[in-house]
Amino acid sequence: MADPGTGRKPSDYRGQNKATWCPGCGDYGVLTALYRAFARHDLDPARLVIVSGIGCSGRLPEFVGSYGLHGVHGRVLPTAMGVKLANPELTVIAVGGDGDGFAIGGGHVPHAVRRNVDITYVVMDNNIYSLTKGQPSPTTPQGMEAVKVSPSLPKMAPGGVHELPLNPLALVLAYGGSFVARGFASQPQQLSDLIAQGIAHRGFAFVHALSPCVTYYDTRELWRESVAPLAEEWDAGDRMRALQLALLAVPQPEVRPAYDEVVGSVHPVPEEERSQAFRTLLESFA
Ligand SMILES: Cc1ncc(C[n+]2csc(CCOP(=O)(O)OP(=O)(O)O)c2C)c(N)n1
Ligand code: SF4
Ligand SMILES: [Mg+2]
Repeated sequence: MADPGTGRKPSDYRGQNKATWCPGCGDYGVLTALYRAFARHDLDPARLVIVSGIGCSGRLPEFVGSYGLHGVHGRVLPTAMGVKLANPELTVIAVGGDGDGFAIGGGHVPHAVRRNVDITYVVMDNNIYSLTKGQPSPTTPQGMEAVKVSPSLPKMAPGGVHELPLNPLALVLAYGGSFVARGFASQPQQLSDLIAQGIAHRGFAFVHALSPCVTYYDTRELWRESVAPLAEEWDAGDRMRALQLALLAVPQPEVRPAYDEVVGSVHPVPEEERSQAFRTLLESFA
């Protein structure tokens, strides 16, 4: 890791805009961790670019005194890779949420991993779509009903989430990720160590940051109780062991019922009605 040159401090990376997330939001911890990692590498803010998608997490570049690009929902990875390939002298950090990265942007993840462009991707995972007020995301636990936004609105997933949650760590490990780590926003020192290592890594570095949303799905206590450091003697080169651990973190039932067995046939359409709808559609092209 580079020795401090000009001796920049974490506070030197603050932007002009004050962060406006809800008090207690995990994203503050991720921002603090990033400031510390930048200072650790004494990065020149004029050669630092933060690229984000859309979401509460996507607002992060506004709060850093560097170059930033608050881009399109789900397109953080192609944009960040493009910035880096166009000017390899830049340090490029991609940030975004679990929805941004693993729903609309999910198709980009395997290709970013296998391409191994030298960027660091920090996913701020709160297990929910927060900016749009609490719909389930691909990492929302199964069964979760998602929040009731206000007394006058229904729950976002009144029947509960039927799908199994995605497992970001296992996915990136399985795709061949060359640097894969997980940290917790409430432990910004450890998270900043991981981000700093990701920046130092030559290639695509994936940092999964557990970052609770205190407003729509407060996982602070759950994660505080369940996060644990890796064993001292952990071998960072042992992909199979890492994959095993990642898979254990999102348990899968032995037998999985098919979707229709869980949900039931919600909208059975009688045969005659289906044929008629098809004929009407075809005739509209005549
Ligand atoms: C193309 C497009 N589709 C949908 C949206 C609406 N939208 C904005 S943010 C968001 C999800 C945000 O969730 P996440 O990525 O987890 O970020 P968070 O707010 O939780 O940090 C959605 C669906 C959009 N802005 N653009
Ligand atoms: S809604 Fe949730 S994710 Fe968004 S700023 Fe508030 S606490 Fe953070
Ligand atoms: Mg989210």
